Amino acid sequence: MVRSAPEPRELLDIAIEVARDAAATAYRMRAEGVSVAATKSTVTDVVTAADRAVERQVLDALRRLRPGDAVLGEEYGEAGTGPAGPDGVRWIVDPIDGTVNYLYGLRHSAVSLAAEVDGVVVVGVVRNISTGEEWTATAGGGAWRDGRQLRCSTETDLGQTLVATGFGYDPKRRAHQARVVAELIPHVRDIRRLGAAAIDLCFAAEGRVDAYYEKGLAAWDLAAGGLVATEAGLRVAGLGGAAAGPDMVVAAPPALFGPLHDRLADLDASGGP
Ligand code: LIP
Repeated sequence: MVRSAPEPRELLDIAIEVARDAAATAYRMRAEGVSVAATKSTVTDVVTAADRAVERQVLDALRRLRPGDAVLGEEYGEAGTGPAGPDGVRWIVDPIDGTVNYLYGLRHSAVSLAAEVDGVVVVGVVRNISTGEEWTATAGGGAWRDGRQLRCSTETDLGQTLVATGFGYDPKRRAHQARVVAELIPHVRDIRRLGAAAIDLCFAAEGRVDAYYEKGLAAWDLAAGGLVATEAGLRVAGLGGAAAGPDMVVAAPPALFGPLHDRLADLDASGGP
């Protein structure tokens, strides 16, 4: 029996519905007061009750709307769904990207939801929990925010480039990342540390920053925002010809990718702890 993958539009409609409901729950729980439920890789890598409740809600919704699909989430991993569903679909969810921002009440955290078909991300939705800004993309269908098609920055001069980046939860890694920033900052316009990779990638997609890079992203930090960035014209990759992944994600307009890549490679940005 020849199985047919669902249309990206069908998956996008589901992703938007599920992400909006999830963001509404996260918003309500923030208003009711939120605290640290546990810590993960280090004492600063926190998880709140909202991270867990929102991911549970997303899992239940996807089970109801797309029974049989696989789901990979930050808090519950593969949640017993296995690698991919009968028609090759796997959802990748970060219930609250920018959890520390969420904890402190900073308006830069998002629900990030992507759908893969046969290992390729074909749909992405990133919804800011506080502002309601919503970025969407389908593979080959462009990147959009609130009905407007997005195009990335046209900057070509690294010295005029506003670069967003981030730091991990491990103090040794942060020290290495800070050294890289200290060496890079004289060669760019400025640095922004906003605290949520999914939104950082979407900001780069619409030129609110010119470029973004970070070491240490997990699939759920990258999947949806990475597609939005790619569909807006950014090159999204690692260093030395590698794909974007935990070692490094660089997202930059084609003209800037080379100069930024080479600086980061010289600074061993994907190295260290
Ligand atoms: C966060 C990323 C951010 C990174 C943080 C953290 P979380 O994800 O979005 O870019 O700098 O260290 O990994 O933990 O909020 O889902």
